[in-house]
Amino acid sequence: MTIIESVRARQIFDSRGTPTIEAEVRLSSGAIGVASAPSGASTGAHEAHEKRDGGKAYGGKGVLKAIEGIHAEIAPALKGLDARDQRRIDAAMLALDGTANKERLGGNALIAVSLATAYAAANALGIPLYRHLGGLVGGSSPIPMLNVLNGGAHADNNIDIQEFMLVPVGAKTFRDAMKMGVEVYQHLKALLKKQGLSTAVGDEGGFAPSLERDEDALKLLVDAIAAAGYAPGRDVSLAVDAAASEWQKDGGYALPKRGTAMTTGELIDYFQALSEKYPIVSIEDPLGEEDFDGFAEITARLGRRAMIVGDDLFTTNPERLSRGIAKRAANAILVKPNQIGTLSETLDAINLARSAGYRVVLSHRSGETESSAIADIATAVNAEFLKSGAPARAERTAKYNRVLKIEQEVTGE
Ligand code: 2PG
Ligand code: MG
Repeated sequence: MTIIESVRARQIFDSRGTPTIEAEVRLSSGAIGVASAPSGASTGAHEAHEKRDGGKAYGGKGVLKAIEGIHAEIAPALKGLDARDQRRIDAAMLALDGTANKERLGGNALIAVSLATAYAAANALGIPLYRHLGGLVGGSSPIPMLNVLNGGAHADNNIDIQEFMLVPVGAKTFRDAMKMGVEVYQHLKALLKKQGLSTAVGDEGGFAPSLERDEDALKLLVDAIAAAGYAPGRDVSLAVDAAASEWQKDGGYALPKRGTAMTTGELIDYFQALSEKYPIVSIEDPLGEEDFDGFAEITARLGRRAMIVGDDLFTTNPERLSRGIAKRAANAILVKPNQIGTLSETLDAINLARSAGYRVVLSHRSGETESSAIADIATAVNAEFLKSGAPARAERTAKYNRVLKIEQEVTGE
């Protein structure tokens, strides 16, 4: 029934028009699983290697060589294995690759096949992916983190902080949270128009106006929350992703778009000042990806008031997360399955985070496909949060819409 008969892959396109991999796993029962690999722009140095063709076609970004690896090596190795045994499948691919960062076959090839296998097994068993992964334990909806203002490497404007997000903390259900988020998003658009600011959107569907200072973005969000009839901080709070690995320069930091130089201490002071003035409940990558000590310091100083989330710092890698836990660096992890390359390792990182009391934020990439796998994973592991961009653009709403469906299935309402 669940024995793997074939693994095929093809080149498709992500939301930035960049080639990526879609894998298809077919089982003896005839059940099929399909999944694809997303791709980041502000990638962490320790992420699994993304295998690209190089050369002239697609500016070197084709993935035909990675697909060749799937057909020539991965498919024969997985043929005959049971798709329900996800750990065995993933271990077989890791052994086949044989490198520390999935350099030979590509993390993009591995994650597509790994997720497609999970989908195939779930389909053969006649259950949704979140049930296959979460059994009876999973099923609670995450709180969405909606990125409605974009800066940094995700937008051609003059804002240094990469993401400004709405976190509808006062909502009782995912459906209510989305209502709040969508209403505030529309009010934000109206506010921007009124002020003569651009309503063009960045990579993740958030607006990307040019503003005087990063802080003006926070002010705009608070105004939009109030304009939508919600209480900032009680109904809807804020989160930021500084993506500060992009700010590292000469052993310190320099805000790339403004050119302001800052030390680790000054950056922490900066975030402290912002979080005292605005209802910020989560700060992601406030410091560079190697700055474990700085992360420990900011967690000690602000960790009771806000989540300190490690994205580039941990890269969904259990080893790097262990290092962080030992140093008390951050108190939450951003989980992106393609950063580590297999579903099993993703679940290992989540379990490790849980055992240390770290919160879990499932996350998309800035280059996405229409796959909604992260919505099922978030629900399966009862992740506290799901970050999938703005409530706009189909590759972003695919994930939120999927949680809406799961919530209805689980609660029957
Ligand atoms: C991030 C992500 C997703 P990217 O930094 O958290 O928002 O961006 O996929 O470009 O790494
Ligand atoms: Mg990030």
